[in-house]
Amino acid sequence: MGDFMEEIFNSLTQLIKEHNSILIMTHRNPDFDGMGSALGLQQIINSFKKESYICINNSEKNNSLKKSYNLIKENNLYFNTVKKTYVDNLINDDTLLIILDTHKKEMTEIPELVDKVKNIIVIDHHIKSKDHINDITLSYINSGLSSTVEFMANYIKYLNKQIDPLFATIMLVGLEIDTNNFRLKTTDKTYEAAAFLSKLGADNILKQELLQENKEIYIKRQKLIEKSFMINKNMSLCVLDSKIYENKDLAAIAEELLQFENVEASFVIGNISKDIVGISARSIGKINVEQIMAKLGGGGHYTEAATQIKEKTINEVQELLLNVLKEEK
Ligand SMILES: [Mn+2]
Repeated sequence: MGDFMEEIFNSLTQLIKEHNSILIMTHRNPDFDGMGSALGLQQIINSFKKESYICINNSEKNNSLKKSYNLIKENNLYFNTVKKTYVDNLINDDTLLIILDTHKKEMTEIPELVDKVKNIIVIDHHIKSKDHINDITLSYINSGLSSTVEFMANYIKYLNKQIDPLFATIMLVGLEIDTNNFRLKTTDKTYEAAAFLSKLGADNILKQELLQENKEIYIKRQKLIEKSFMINKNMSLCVLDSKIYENKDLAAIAEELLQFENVEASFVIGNISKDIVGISARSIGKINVEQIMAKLGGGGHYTEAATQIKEKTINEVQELLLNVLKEEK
């Protein structure tokens, strides 16, 4: 490990030890990477004999995460959360807010917290965008990381700490989801982090159970994937029907398209609200989809990006995308 990482880890430890009120927050609609790294971090903070709270806004919609929370309870383990309605009571001048897996205020679970708390740490693996949070005490944003879990696993390893195998399992699920099962953004360091989580006792069978999904949702997605087609030698496009979909549905299809022969980049276009059409883009790493989405007002990461376009039809957005792709050539 480089001296630079040591410095980051040491500063993080020092800041945690210096503050008496610690809040942890990830992005809205938390996923296994955001929550996995939050749970991992809370375990570390516990080991320093400090109290911390993971900020929660809405009740959990992600079934696999719900299942994980229940498993934590069933195993007589514990994680400390605070709801939006109560969090103000925990804020004082000394409060430390640690934001994980996003660096944009508007993306966070409770954006107002960013203005209310003086001491903020940001740890993220998305490409740094212009609208990042300012006035940060410590920031580590590295798009070379596969996931925020990768950072947290390395931090636990650096501190020579143990966490319960269940937390290690949840973290490993996050790492696998963010890399689409080691297909994307995966480096030697990613495998090392996964190996470390396995060593901590991450359970392979439980991990697969948590990654399992509802069969109906799977079949619905396959039906949509059937309609995808190649738009040139190495890109696949899937244009959804007129129904309204969630961003994550678009993303899941785009990710799945990458597993097909010759597909180096994939694009999925669909309605995400009454007047917004979304594009979700994925790449296996040769084509920079962030650059393509930026030309359509969006952003993201080299291998995963998205945009939202207002007051245009799906067909019009398809035209826009095809024009941008023509220019790219
Ligand atoms: Mn992530």
